Amino acid sequence: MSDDHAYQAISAYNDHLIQTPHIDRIGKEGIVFTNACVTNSICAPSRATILTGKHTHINGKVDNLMPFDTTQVTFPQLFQKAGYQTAMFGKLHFGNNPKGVDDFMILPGQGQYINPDFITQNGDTTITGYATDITTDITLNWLDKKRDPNKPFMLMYLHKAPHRPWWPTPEKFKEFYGKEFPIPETLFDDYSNRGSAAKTAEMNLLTHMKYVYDTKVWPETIASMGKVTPEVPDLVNAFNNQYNRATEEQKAHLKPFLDAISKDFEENWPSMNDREKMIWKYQRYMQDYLACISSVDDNVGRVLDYLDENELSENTLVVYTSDQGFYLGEHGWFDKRFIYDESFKTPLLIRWPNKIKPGITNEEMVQNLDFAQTFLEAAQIEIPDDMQGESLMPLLTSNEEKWTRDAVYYHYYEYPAEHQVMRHYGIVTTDYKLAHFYYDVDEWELYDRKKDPQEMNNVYSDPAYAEVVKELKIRLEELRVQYKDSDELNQYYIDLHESRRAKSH
Ligand code: SGN
Ligand code: CA
Repeated sequence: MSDDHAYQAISAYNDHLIQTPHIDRIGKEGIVFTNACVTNSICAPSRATILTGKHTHINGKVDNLMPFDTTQVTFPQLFQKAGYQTAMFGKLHFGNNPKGVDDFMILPGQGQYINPDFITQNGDTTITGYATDITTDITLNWLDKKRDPNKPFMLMYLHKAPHRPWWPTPEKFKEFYGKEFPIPETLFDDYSNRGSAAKTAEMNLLTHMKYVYDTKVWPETIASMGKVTPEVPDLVNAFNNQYNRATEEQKAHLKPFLDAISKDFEENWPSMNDREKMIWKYQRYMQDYLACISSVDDNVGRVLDYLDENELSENTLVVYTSDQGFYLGEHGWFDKRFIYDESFKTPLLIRWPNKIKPGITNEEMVQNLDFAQTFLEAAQIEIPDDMQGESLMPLLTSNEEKWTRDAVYYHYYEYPAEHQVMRHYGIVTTDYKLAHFYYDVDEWELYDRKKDPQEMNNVYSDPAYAEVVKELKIRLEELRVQYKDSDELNQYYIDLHESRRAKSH
């Protein structure tokens, strides 16, 4: 699993941005889900849903801000109990250590790209190198040196990349800096025909992406151009906190690219109009984001090679996914959180030779909510009754008639907070998406997914859709009952959020 990996940046889904041959291989030799989605598009909540098989309003991890409730039962605990050897390496983001794993090395919080710190069972340590490579080294070392060949294993290999602030290795900088990527059709979206939430969100490339922290212009360059581009000191510190982790030798490899970025910025930025600035920021963003993904793909290749070389491929179920999707300039955005497609959907490719026919594409609306039950069923471990997903096994083994889901439920909470995406819950069917934004607004949005796949027109108030709205509201209410969500729970999480904010201020 990686962090913030948009399906648009996997060539099995879209080959206009980057080639990811190793991730694609999982799908070619297995199944690619084209409509996999999350229940709450943000990091730790998605991980909590994956581990518990429950919606976040049930497992309690509705946002990134509070620690995970460790009394929740997670699927690794059940694997461990069933005799599996278990391990977790990389990003967890829970504010506490994983349960049910025999071995772990996790990044504290968001983790670092350069010479990252790790939390281990024997204390904290810092490892020299690049997070994506190191997470793989640790994983391969475990498979090679610690895996008990007499036991089955369950391993979670979790990249920090390609999460913000997108620091590539010097090699990938070299490959991606200066490349130009196709401009998304909705890059200049002005959010007309949408609700308040899209208009007030703070994730626009032109307005909210930071010059130093994100686009990696030297703080001194920005300072010397002060009146053109003010940048708050916190973000300069945040940039320095990343860059200054590098050793002098590492800096010498990175510096030429950072110098080139600043030179270009200094020379060209002042004469650009807003449209050109937007494109400049989009290209800078894509260069670093995709460079990080290229490293993830190389490393996925290393793991797949290891399985081949050690005759583990045949009988190992391999899954590639992300904690959610991400905007790559669609609607002018970066980040995630919304029920809109780019952040609602997530990559999902699964390989299991002899069980999954190679090369299948599946369009069903499967969710991260379903993963725990799928893995448990695959391993023939009993599934607890209170898990809320459905095992994907019928879809993996071509027994589609046993799959009956016609709608999924979504609920996002983290607001007010960074990026200011308003709280909302909703229902998504093949044809429509209906969402209710609440808390400081009371607004509904309806999208016709077939006629308006880019979700540019909220047709909630269009009389032609009155019947659709009526039916979807009934179905949404049924889902809220089925998944045990309610207005009372909304208020409970609002109160909790407010009391935490009051304490932290
Ligand atoms: C950090 C990022 C945000 C991002 C959240 C959540 N800001 O706070 O841009 O939305 O993580 O991401 S940063 O200035 O710290 O880079 S998540 O994947 O962990 O949910
Ligand atoms: Ca994430």
